[in-house]
Amino acid sequence: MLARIDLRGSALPGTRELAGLLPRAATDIDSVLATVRPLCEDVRIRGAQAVREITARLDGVDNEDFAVPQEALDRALAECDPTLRAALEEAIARVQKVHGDQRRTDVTTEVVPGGTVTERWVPVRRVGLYVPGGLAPLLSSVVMNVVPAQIAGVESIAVASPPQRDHGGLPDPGVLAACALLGITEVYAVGGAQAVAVFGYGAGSCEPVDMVTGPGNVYVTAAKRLLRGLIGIDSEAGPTEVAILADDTADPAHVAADLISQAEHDPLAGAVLVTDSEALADAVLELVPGQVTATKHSDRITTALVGSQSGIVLVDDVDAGLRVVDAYAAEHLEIQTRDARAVAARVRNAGAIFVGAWSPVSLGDYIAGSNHVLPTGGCARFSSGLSVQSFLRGIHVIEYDEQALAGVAGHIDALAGAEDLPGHAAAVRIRQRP
Ligand code: HSO
Ligand code: ZN
Repeated sequence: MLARIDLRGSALPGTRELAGLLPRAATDIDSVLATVRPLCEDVRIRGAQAVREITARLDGVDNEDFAVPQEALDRALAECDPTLRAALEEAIARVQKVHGDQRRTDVTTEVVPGGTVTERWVPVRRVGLYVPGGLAPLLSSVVMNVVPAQIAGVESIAVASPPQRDHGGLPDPGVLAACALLGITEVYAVGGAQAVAVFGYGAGSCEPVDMVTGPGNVYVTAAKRLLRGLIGIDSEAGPTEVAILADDTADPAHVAADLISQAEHDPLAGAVLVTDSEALADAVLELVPGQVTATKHSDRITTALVGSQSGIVLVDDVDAGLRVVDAYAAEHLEIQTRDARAVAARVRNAGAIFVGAWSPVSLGDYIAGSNHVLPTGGCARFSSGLSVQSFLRGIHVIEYDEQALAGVAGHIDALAGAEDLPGHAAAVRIRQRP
């Protein structure tokens, strides 16, 4: 379990090459496109009837109508265990607190007297949020998707989550309770690629949306890729992953538990320890099997930890470790070293950084206040997790008066001339008084 990759003793290669040496799952979206494309087409052409048949075939549920009735949402909330309800309420409050600070204000820049550019932030009108069912009903993902959309001011929010056979064809009751707590009234019992197609094209009572967000399996991701352009998407989520940069001050039992916690999501999940301490690596390797055996989902955890996407990377020192974690660009990065805050401040690439001994990934998954929809597969090199900003568009509003335009007419002439686009220059010249 957890192969060792020893990068000690010689200089590390460049970032690209280094990334190639690190354990990471290769997800092949292209290979499922052939399955997902006809399915999406079917939903586009035949609408609700196609959704009903696909859901019966793939989820084993025959729902006459895939819209979840309000009464089911109310019941889920009324029957929600009070301890779970209290936890959800606290998570919602903390996520609202953090995301409330992400609100944007319009900014007007006076470029020259009489010439202004305003950046106006406008929410996406209607979004579809996907909440996976699969191996675990991620009710916390309801909070992580809905709260930023609400704070951004999205006026129309729909949620889709797979129907559960043992819940009368409705989505998981915890998912429904979370929706009800957040005031979401439009929920669909549809999962997988077909859910993205319903959002993209509209079907039954679901009107088409402008944007789809939320994590999902490879089929959901393939459908997002296919429909991108017709709708906006947050990102193409791959299997979840954690990297832990740790030195000899880290507690091996904590490190083992945190690697296992992400491996629990998916047999394809990645768990990577990067350390300059052989003693820590040995101790973690010794502790992992016992912790895995003691936990419920030991099968998929074992698959994830023996997989080529997981491992222990040995480095000469924390500086080398930083180069490794930057090349890896983890979805979740824990820093368990001395001076953890200072080390964390030097990280360039990560979806989210968890600093010190008391900030495990599970904290952020549920209730730190941060978002848990984060870039996977190295995409943290160029993108960020879900936020209020994800649901906003910055529209530039340009307003120059006659004099301000005249002041740059010569420059526009020069630029248009260089691009061989005289019509551009003429549109300015025609406005000029002789
Ligand atoms: N670690 C997952 C989020 C999650 N964990 C939901 C538990 N529930 C991806 O960030
Ligand atoms: Zn998690």
